[in-house]
Amino acid sequence: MAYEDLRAWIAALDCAGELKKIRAEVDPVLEITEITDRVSKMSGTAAASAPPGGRALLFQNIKGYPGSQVLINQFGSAHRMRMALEVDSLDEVAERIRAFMDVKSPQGFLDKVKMLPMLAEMGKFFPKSVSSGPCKEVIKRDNFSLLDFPILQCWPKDAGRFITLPCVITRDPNTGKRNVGCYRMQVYDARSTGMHWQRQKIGAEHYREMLRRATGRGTEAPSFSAAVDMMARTSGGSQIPDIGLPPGKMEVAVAIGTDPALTFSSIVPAPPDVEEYLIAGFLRQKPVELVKCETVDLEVPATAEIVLEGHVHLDELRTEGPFGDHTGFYSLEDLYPVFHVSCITHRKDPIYSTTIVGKPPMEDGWMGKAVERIFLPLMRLTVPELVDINLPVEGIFHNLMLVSIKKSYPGQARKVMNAIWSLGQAMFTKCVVVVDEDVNVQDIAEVTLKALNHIDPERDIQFTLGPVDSLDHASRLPNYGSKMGIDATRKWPAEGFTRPWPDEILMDEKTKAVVDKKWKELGME
Ligand SMILES: Cc1cc2nc3c(=O)[nH]c(=O)nc-3n(C[C@H](O)[C@H](O)[C@H](O)COP(=O)(O)O)c2cc1C
Ligand SMILES: [Mn+2]
Repeated sequence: MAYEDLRAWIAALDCAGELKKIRAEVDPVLEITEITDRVSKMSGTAAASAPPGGRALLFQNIKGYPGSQVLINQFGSAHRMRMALEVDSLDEVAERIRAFMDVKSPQGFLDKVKMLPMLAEMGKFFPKSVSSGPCKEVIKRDNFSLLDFPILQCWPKDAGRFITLPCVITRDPNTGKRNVGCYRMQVYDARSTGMHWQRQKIGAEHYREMLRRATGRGTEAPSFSAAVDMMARTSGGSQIPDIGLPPGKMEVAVAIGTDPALTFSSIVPAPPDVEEYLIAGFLRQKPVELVKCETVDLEVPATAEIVLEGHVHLDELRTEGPFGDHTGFYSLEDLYPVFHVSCITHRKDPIYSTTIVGKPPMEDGWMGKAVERIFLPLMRLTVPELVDINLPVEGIFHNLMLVSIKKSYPGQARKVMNAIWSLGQAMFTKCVVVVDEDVNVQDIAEVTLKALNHIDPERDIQFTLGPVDSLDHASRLPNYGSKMGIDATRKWPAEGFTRPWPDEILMDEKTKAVVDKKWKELGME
């Protein structure tokens, strides 16, 4: 049964012993981070009663915010991530996707009949409009303030408080399709925040499309990228150059504290044309119920704890950051659009749902691992030779991808690297290591042993240039830099390698069985 809302999810976590309620007073400035960071890094042994990643935390006594509650670390373990998606194994989700993609054209009546259940199931995924919902229990058109919510300052050098787990909803002005993306929001004052949609993300593309329309200059329209680029060239100061951003507004809604399938969907690197509301419906196998906003033409989840409605002004950019990021470093300040809140609606006694990012492993690492598992079958549509992938948490997802492939022709490892660099958000991958199918990429020790044994570095390392993650602080230019691919597959004569290839050392089965039998007698137990 799908979780109705954040509260049903909290109740389920509690019931499973996965929730710790904290009644001691805590400060939303830094203190909640320090507590959560320690809990995130607890291993099964460090806290015997708690699973790796500790438990989800519900802080019920927040300094300066009497009556408020903060939920954090809800996705922060493999087990809770599976609970959130209501599966015993993430491969189940991958399997459901595979089943959907496996549809062939029906050959006859019987085939058509067989397809009916699948078509009926699809009906369960589309979002449903409802006239009202709990997120409308309190409606504040004036007399509202973002400062009423226990929003965290995460790390000492952060520029301020940041909303870290919002579902930011925008509409594509051309297709009318909605996008839900998780982009952090720096709180500037009671009614405005930063809107940190990085330029390759869908919210940013909607913003640029609005700019194009407002100027009528098509693709030549100035964009915030152009403004940032110009600033980099001119001064490096905080003066925003006047490059003639057109006046105008873009409607934005933000839902905070939704059911876990929707929160997760907002971080999933979905193709631009697939609405995250539909993805959430697919994951929870029940439609997301949507209500209309009060002041903007957008729909939000009816059961959200808190909804912010407002506008991003097309001609305004403001310094955002620094912010302690999931790279383990602060992301530097940069120019981003500003979100002006015009109305807040919320449930009675709203629960504020948030997360922190920092040095891995942390909550977002488990979300990333779920994305890795779920996207593998989708990646295989374009890269059919993919056997498995691993994005180690220390590689913070965009820095390292380990890939095993079924190699069938010369140069295939390089083909796979290039495919990955052109596949949605996998384009950000700074280093791709490709190994043969007999290497288990989930075993980093095995990958290290075999990859480093197998390479002739000058021959097998390939560099390329392209877009890099906005958070990369080492690239030669912001958002643009190099990537590296390592072809660690066995080299073939057809690839110019004619030396003999040695066998891997493996004991024979007979001897192993003999020793198995003798093991006790040998006194090794
Ligand atoms: C906790 C967390 C915070 C994130 N913050 C940001 C952010 O500030 N800006 C951003 O562009 N992406 C951020 N992301 C990544 C996006 O949510 C992710 O790329 C998502 O696929 C974007 O959705 P979109 O493809 O619809 O734009 C964050 C992800 C997580 C898990
Ligand atoms: Mn999207």
